[in-house]
Amino acid sequence: DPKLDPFTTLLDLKLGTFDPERGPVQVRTQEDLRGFFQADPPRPDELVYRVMPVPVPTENSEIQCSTTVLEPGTVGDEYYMTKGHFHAVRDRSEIYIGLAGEGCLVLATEDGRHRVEPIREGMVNYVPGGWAHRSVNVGDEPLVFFAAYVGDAGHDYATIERDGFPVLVCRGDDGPVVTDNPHY
Ligand code: M6P
Ligand code: ZN
Repeated sequence: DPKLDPFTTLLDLKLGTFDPERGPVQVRTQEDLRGFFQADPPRPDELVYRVMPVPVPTENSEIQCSTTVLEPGTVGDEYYMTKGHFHAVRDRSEIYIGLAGEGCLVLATEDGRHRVEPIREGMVNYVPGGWAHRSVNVGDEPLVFFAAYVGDAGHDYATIERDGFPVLVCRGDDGPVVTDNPHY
C-alpha cells in the first residue's frame, strides 16, 4: 500500500516561498557559517540564507525538495554562499532549478576535481552523485533556486568544514573571481 497521500503546494517562482509552508524554515546566519568562510564573520547575526523544505520520509523511494533564498553580501572577499555538502549517501544525485538572481554552483569530487556552473532563472543544474555542491550569490539580488534530491541522500557537512572546496568565489574589481583555495 502507498505510504503517503498526494499533496500540493504553491511555489512562488520569484520569492521561492511555498504556500502553504510544508515544514519549518531553516535560517543560516554568518555565525552558522563560521569555519566555512575564510574570514571570521564580521556581523554574526546577519541572515545569509533560508531553506524552505518540503519534508517527506528520508527514504530512497521518496524525493525531497526545497527552495533556498541566498542573500547578496560578502564575508571578507567571499560572496555569501551555502555551507555546501556531500550527500551522506555519496552516490545520491540532485537537480537545481534557478528561479531568480545570479549565482554560481561550485561542485567538487572527493579526489579534488571541481566545476563551477551558473545558476540563473530557468537554468537546470544536474548534480551527479559523488559531487559536493555549494551555491554562491554573485549578484546584488537574492539568489533563489529550487532543489530536488533522493530522499535518503542526507547532508555531510563535516567533510566540507574540514577540507573546504578546491576553489573560492570572491568579489573582484570587474565581478566574481574564482581562485584556488589556499587551505584546501
Ligand atoms: C539546497 C539543497 C538542500 C540544502 C540547501 C542549502 O536547497 O541542496 O539540500 O540544504 O540547498 O545548502 P546547505 O545544506 O549546503 O547549507
Ligand atoms: Zn544536496
